[in-house]
Amino acid sequence: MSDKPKIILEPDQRKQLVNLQRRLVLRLGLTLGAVSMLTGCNLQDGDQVDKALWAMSRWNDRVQAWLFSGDKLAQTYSEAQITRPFRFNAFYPEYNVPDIDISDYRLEVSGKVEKKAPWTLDQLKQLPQSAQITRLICIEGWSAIGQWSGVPLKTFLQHVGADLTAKYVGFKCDDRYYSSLDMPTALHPQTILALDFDKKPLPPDFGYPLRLRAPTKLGFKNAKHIGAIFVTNENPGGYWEDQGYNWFSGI
Ligand SMILES: Nc1nc2c(c(=O)[nH]1)N[C@H]1C(S)=C(S)[C@@H](COP(=O)(O)O)O[C@H]1N2
Ligand SMILES: [Mo]
Repeated sequence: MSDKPKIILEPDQRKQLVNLQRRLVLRLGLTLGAVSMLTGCNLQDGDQVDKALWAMSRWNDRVQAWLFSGDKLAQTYSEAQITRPFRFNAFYPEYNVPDIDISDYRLEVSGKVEKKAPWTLDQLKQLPQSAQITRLICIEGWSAIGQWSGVPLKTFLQHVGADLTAKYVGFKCDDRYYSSLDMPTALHPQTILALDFDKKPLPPDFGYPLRLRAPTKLGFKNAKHIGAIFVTNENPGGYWEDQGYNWFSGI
């Protein structure tokens, strides 16, 4: 006999529940029965399920933030292990990748920072650079090993006089995508504003002219085509995060 409750869910609630449950089961060994007991909800009523799921996801963010160690490094790989060809993903098909004109490109900076002047790509190239060969893991169930280099986000935040005690760093992208990081992840040594992919300037598919590369986070937190960065105490959410993907999404 199964102790699992019968549930009637909308398709996207089911998707959220599957994602959330996968993470809870993986990390904490919880079953669906335990989720229903913890939330004290019978999981029959769609609105209740929705509320319970978001509450569990916010709680999961906090637990993950506690578990996250600012020093623990994501695994790195050798050049021979790089996945070729690398895999493209976005919320639109490849033929809709934005065509960004670099001559008028400026990275905007706002929020809790002292220096709000926009940055050209050349100015970013003048800052210290860091390279990595790491694995990008997509929530859809694939991963690929790639090489990126660029400015550590911590270095950039220090240069603009960011309030490093603020809670979040937000990213706005030139394809209307957006995402955000907790400050400890923003300051992590492997979190970089990547300018190069495979030792060449980022190709359009992979985030030209600037992308986030944070190997301690799932792929969807790795914003491509970044046009603006801001520091805030208000959680800025994200394109997928606001549709139910767990916000913290640490690896
Ligand atoms: N601007 C932007 N960034 C984005 C996305 C997007 O649609 N737009 N998709 C995300 C997702 S879901 C993944 S898995 C990775 C894919 O990066 P890749 O194309 O380099 O493999 O980019 C992330 N960053
Ligand atoms: Mo993804």
